[in-house]
Amino acid sequence: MKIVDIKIFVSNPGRNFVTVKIETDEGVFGLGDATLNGRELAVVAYLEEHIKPCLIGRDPHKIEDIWQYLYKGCYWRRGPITMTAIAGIDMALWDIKGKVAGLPVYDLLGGKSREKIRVYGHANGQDIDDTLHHLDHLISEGYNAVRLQCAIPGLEGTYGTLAGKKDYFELQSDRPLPPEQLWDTKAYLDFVPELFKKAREKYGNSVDLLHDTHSRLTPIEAARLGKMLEPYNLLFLEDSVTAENQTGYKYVREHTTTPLAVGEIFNSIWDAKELIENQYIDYLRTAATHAGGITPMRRMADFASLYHVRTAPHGPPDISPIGHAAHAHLNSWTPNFGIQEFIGFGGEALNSVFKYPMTFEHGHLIVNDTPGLGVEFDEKAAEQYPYKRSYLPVSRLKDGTLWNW
Ligand code: KDG
Ligand code: MG
Repeated sequence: MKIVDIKIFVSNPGRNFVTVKIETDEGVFGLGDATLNGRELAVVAYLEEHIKPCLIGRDPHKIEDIWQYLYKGCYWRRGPITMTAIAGIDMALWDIKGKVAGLPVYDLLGGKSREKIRVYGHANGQDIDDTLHHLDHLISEGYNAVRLQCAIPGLEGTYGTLAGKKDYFELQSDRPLPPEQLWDTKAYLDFVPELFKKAREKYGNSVDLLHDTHSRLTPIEAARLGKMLEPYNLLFLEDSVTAENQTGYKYVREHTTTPLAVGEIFNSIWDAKELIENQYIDYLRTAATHAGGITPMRRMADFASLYHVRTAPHGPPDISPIGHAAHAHLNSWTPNFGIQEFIGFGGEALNSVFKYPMTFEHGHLIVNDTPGLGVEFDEKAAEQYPYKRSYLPVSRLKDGTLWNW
């Protein structure tokens, strides 16, 4: 079998997605997700100019060799653009292998370790009552693990809240330039424990609660937050500090028993090596779409399992249904799987372009047994939703200093 063409589609059925299609001489094709929020076209150029010409004529079954060729062979290893491009190719190759074998990808990985995948949803709101109202709604839909994010009084558009928009797609799809948002660590630290206090007063321990700090704190501030949240028994506190300096998590870890999660911006095992082997974290949030696909995610999971670290793949709306399907297959297999972030199946436009291979039931995703990754992609429907430049926001402190968003 030979690769005869690689097509790259950029569409915006609600938000931008980069879809890779690898075609073979035997008519079988594979699909991969290469979406990097806010930098989509850089990945498209990488795929078109620097990957496609090197793969035409190669055997698509040699997934490992192609992965090593793209990773080691470019000399300039790692980085989000490179690793997202490799991810799109890697997923498409696993999709092809599954279709040829007549097996879902989870069976190629070693078979299911579980029948259903536990997920956490997002409850966000403009104030505590509004956030708890959304929590009520998610619980009534069957979720038993929910991330709580609430607007911080005095801070416009606090991370994780919808700021008056209908949903994440509406919030994220129309930002032709990066909007600027205010950040104030003191206001945040003064407010957040109250949110979790009220949630526990209302629900006791009947639901697992999570929170994302989105890398806004220093290690000692994060340690303080972790301590303040201990009475409310979080499943995990995510991205309490940035992790370029992995030792930062050591200081957070030494001060709190609140479980820690990090990794959505990682693009290689090297970003997490120290965090994992020193057991500074409890959950690894790395996504297949941004870390080179299924091939390295399998290795990361195995490495993490040696140190009691569980996987909790990033599952935002800016990963396409193909990336979500890759996670569903990985999560079905991963022995040390923890939980999957899941914000729903998207709107009408998205569902006219992509068909997911999974269903949601009682707080879990159930992946079907379609060979390969199981996602259908309608190229004609995708053409109706052209790319629109759209950025993530940036944060500034009140005095104008640029901060982590
Ligand atoms: O593109 C950035 C988003 O995916 C990110 O802000 C979402 O932090 C996030 C999360 O935990 O889902
Ligand atoms: Mg996050």
